[in-house]
Amino acid sequence: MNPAGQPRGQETRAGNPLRGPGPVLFGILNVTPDSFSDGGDFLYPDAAIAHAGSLLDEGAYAIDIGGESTRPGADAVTPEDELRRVLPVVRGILELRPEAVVSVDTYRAATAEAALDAGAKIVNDVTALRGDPKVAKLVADAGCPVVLMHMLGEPKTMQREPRYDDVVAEVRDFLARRAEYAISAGVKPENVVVDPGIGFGKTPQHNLKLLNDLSILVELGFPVLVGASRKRFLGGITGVEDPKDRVYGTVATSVMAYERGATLFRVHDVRANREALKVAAAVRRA
Ligand code: HH2
Repeated sequence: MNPAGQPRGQETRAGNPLRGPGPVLFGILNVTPDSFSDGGDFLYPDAAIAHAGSLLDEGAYAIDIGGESTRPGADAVTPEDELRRVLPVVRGILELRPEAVVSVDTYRAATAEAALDAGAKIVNDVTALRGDPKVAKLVADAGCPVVLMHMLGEPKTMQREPRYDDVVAEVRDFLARRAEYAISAGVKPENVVVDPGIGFGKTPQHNLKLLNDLSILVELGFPVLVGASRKRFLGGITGVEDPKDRVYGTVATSVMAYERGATLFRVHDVRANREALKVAAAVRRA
């Protein structure tokens, strides 16, 4: 139960925008000292809560809050530290903006449960329910949407020579299997979201191939979320070193992914992506 006394997740079932035509934006809020692009910027709850307000004002549908960096080579944090970072921010955002949709970026049941109890409505699990066996039942019981992301290996080692015979087919098959697992654990099919995991155990070429062939993942029948925002492969193409300056490259990925059927976009720069996607949607409607 959430503080309003409703079963958790119940509120999002009717007219769920996650299942609409999109585009829907998740604004990224990393409450970490070491995230690759905004590490340390929002470590203190006041700064994090204020930034969430800006992301919502710029048109984010949801705020995706993470307390552990998953950048290549990152160390895992303790469950206690993750919870200490995330929970006050979930609470603070919802105190200030009770209508906000909060997504919690965690693979740990304890963090997900505490966030859901505090009013979060979505669980974003970069391990696709492999990291902590308790998360599947938790999201099934909560009746909330869950993002299942593809990752080869784990953040510490995932960028050491990732190899695939056919990256698109392997990611598609993995996501199909994880969706099947989630549903067998009691997650409603309409609450499953899939994500190719751009940058998670992938070379730049793998990322580009996944983006170009995204429609193959869309064919699975679940909403597709894309998280390419500010990632390193964009810098490899454009020569832009500072992740914070990779907004134009990010916008290109959002529009291309939208064209191929993705509807959900996890981004740092909400305004730029929202405006570009609004134009793309208008063109599509014409
Ligand atoms: N990427 C990151 C973190 N969480 N979740 C989903 N579903 N998809 C993604 O592509 C994804 C994600 C990594 O980006 P970021 O949060 O900006 O950095 P860090 O992991 O260093 O905090």
